[in-house]
Amino acid sequence: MERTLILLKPDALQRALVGVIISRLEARGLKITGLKMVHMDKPMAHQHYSVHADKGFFPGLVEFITSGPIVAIVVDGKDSVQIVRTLMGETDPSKALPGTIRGDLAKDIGRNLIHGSDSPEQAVREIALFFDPVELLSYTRDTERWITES
Ligand code: D4T
Repeated sequence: MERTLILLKPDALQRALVGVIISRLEARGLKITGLKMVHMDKPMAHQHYSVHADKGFFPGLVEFITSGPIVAIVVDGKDSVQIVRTLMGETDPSKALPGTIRGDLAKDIGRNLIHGSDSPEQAVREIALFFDPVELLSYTRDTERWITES
């Protein structure tokens, strides 16, 4: 079972789009196994975005991601990393296709609403930064039973 980390960034909360975005994830069939609000501090932001530490946009990115609470979500399921990336759309909303979260709801690369892990390996690293293992809940949904039984 593949897991991925999703972050609804501070702009999602400021614009009251948390419910809309979670609805899209659920409607696609993704199974939520962890969910909480977090206010990232600077050390956590540096850790999460360490791969971008040498980029020009890094200070602004850290400032933004620590500017207010975010919602951290873990979803489980086959191909969940790629499914979430496809739902999100391109990093730069000006290039994101209509129908994607960024393509429909965002316009600035620095305010692109949502993060999703870019590989299963990164997901493991990122989930460990946000969640204690006991906070990830395992359960079977009725829809999964139907699929197994049919
Ligand atoms: P995240 O990591 O937020 O899910 O976004 P992506 O995976 O789609 O994109 P990324 O890692 O390349 O960028 C991380 C984060 O930095 C912001 N950013 C990015 C920015 O402000 N200016 C830029 O030029 C780039 C490339 C947006 C997302």
